[in-house]
Amino acid sequence: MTTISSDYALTDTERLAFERRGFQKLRGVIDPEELRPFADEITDQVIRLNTQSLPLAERDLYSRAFLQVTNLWRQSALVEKFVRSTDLARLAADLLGVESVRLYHDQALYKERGGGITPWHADQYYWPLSTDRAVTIWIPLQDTPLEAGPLSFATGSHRFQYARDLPISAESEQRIAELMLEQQYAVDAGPYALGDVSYHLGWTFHRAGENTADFARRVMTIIYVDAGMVIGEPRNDNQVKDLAAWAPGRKPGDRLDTELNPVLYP
Ligand SMILES: O=C(O)CCC(=O)C(=O)O
Repeated sequence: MTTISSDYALTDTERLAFERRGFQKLRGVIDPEELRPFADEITDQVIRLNTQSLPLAERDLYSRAFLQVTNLWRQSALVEKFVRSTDLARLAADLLGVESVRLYHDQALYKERGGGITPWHADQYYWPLSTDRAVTIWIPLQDTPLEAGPLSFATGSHRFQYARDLPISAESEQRIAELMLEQQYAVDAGPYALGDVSYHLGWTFHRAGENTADFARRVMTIIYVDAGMVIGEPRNDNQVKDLAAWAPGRKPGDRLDTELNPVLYP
């Protein structure tokens, strides 16, 4: 088994739109047939490694949003092949406008049937990085109609400097929703077909709705950073934890280049 390959080539319009909007949905990047065996393996690993056993009704807001399993590439040779896809990393580098990207970490985010909202947030609140050249690819592993809770984005919100100190919470959901409305950031919400992906910057505000569909919304994500990324001073306890988890042994001012952060492109 090889990895995911894609000859998707970005247009200048898409590159510019990404810089202006802070995210880009790309249609038909992955061949659904190629994706299937990886999707099955990712699901098997999520079932094997999941530690959440409480029923949805007994969980807090964050835990109702999804089952979250991280750095699956360290658990399965097949998932490692998937995460190391040069073509998916090439698109990340191209959108970021950098020559080379490395892995920050991966995570599977499975919104169960009846799963709750993913509150408004910006990922970079959690990341001790010295620049904004960090991007997540969101890869649905099935068709994802609106009722299954696809990811939606506040267009241009990566330039909005406020509310960046809010972890995923009821407060972030309410406060960021109010701010996006007040500041007139248009929300881009739409379905994804199998094979579509999106890339969003670390500072782009995003959320997902509940899953009212009759199936689990299975999603794999890979987070890429500029290969030259230097670790920033942690700004909160979550960043301290992130640093220890994704770049163990490193400190602010060091390059983010542990064995957990291989160069993925070129
Ligand atoms: O899949 C979700 O519901 C949330 C995803 C997300 O926040 C992310 O990939 O940054």
